[in-house]
Amino acid sequence: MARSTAHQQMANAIRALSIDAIEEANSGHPGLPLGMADVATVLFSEFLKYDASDPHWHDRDRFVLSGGHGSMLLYSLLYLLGYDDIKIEDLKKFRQLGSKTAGHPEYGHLKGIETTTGPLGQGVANAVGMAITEKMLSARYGSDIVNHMTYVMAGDGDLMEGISQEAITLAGHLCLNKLIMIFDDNQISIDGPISKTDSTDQTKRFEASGWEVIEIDGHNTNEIADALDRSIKSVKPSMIKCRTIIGYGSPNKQGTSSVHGSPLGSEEYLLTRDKLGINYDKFSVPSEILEEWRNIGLKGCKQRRDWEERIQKLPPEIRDKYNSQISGTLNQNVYKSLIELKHDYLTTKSHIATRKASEIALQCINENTEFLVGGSADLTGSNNTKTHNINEIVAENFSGRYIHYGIREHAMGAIMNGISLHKGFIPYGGTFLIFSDYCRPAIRLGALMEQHNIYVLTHDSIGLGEDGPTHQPIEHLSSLRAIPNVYVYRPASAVETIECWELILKNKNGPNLIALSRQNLYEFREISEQFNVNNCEKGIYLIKANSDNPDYALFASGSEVEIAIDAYNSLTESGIKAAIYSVPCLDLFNDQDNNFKSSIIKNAKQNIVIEAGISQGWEKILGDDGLFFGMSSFGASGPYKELYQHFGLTKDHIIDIIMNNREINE
Ligand SMILES: Cc1ncc(C[n+]2csc(CCOP(=O)(O)OP(=O)(O)O)c2C)c(N)n1
Repeated sequence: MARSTAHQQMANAIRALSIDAIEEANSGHPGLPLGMADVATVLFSEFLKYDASDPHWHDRDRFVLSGGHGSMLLYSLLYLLGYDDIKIEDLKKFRQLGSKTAGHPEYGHLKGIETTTGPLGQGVANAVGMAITEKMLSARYGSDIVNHMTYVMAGDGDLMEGISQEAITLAGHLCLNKLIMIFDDNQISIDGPISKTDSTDQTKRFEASGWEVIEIDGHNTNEIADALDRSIKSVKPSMIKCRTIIGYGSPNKQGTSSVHGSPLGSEEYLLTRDKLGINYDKFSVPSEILEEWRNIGLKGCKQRRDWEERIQKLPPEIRDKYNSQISGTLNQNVYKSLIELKHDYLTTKSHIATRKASEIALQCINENTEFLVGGSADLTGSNNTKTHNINEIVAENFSGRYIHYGIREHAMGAIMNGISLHKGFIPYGGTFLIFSDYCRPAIRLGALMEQHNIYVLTHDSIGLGEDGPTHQPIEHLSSLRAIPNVYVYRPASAVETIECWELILKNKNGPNLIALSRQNLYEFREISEQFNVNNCEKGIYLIKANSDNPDYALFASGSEVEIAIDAYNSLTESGIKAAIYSVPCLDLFNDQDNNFKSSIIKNAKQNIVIEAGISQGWEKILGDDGLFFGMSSFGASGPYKELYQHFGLTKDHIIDIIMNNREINE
């Protein structure tokens, strides 16, 4: 069965370290590392292109462990291969607070972790994003510079999750032949045999989606190597269905769900080591085996150096462009042109939807940089995401930079994560704000990994009108703001939209979401303003005030700003002291220092917030006696102006309530 004794020893070193760490932590998942050690050994020792001494080499093959619960497989490999940021001490601290070897692999903890995995299925779509990016970069710089494979190891759980279907079908459609999925077909998940829950013929499923499928015994090294060899040459994405035994080597637990996610236990741990012939101490791989692994880790060194030479030989302007593209550095023209555009819109006093203004901003951005890749989940014409200066990518040609994701919001989010993790493009993708629910897990992971992704979320309130409550976001602004590292922008006019886009391009430490109106909005910004100052920078700014000590401060975002302005004007006409603030990004406001925040929050006797969503998140501004005008129920189907009336989001209603309260308090 074994290719060679050496292979067995190398694979067993992975197994040994994995169960050592899991026993030490008394927590973790031994099933996957024990079962997949053979495949991983062949892949990493004979096929994967990487250099452990330079883990970020950009043309390395990408390896995604989608079943993040099997993290010890990856940690053992990285240690054995000699990645310099992982030591044996790190394996001893597996799953401990502050350790690099977290329960599931976390991007940024160790150099060899390509993406954070754990929520099943995400890694599959991340890998699709990486494979797309490789093709797009290769189409631009040639295969001498960009030419690598993307491997994703996935289990039954990954393939059962819906996101995998979205990702697999898109990968097949785009013919991502440099994407290889290694399916750990062990027929076991937590609740027991897969036969309890699924009877899909995975081979037919993948073939129907345009993949090549190769079925092998995942413990037979020759079959593994042959399959990898064939997959690399395939003209389609490949799925290698590896029949494996979960928990391979554990005499009493292998092949059962009991080995999936619990330590073996002291007795079974010893029996397993014994059965596998591991006769060395815990955490001490014999030097000859370690040396063999370390040599493998450096095998790619020459390839990497050759690649660096090829980079050096590029014409300087191409080399510079490549480096800027990989680091995501946008040229200053992008920002200059946005300021000019803003100037135009200050002078024209437009009356357009912010989704239209966003298209205009994107048009300008895409004209001045080639580093963004756009897309939409089948709502291109509504999200206004495809500007006329960019072309779509298709299976035969990846020189474009627009992705028709199809109706696949979840995969779109995770593919965008894969694109930004790969580096080379800043992805933006569109859908309706309501359908952010369909990609929320990917948004959250992008936030955890601090990835520069942009979500263009149009139809941002009951203002979308007739499509009704199924399409009207209510709790979405608040719930998205609640995710750490996520910035939700909701501009109120064309000029604010342009300003928000500038901030979005500069805020590289997490997903940026821009919520945009379907309905037209008036431009309220004045030409007298210094047009090179970005008023949205702190997330909030004063539009106007008739007093330094107002009785009322009105705060609004997006389409409700014009209602708030009308209310402010009414108060002013009645001789009541008032101020009005626009809040294009509550998250940015929350980031400001306390002095700044207090100076705004505590300025008026009473604060009034107007936003066509729920009140959650506005508590600091509202304080104990603030007034909130928004939504506390689902919306309804009808013309949008009638809906605003119906839900009390009108100047008249707001003024009535303020005046009634005023009378009571006087
Ligand atoms: C989205 C999501 N749902 C549930 C889980 C919890 N979970 C972790 S592993 C697992 C079973 C996975 O089975 P499989 O992929 O066959 O892994 P194996 O048993 O082979 O290790 C589940 C349900 C998760 N991590 N992510």
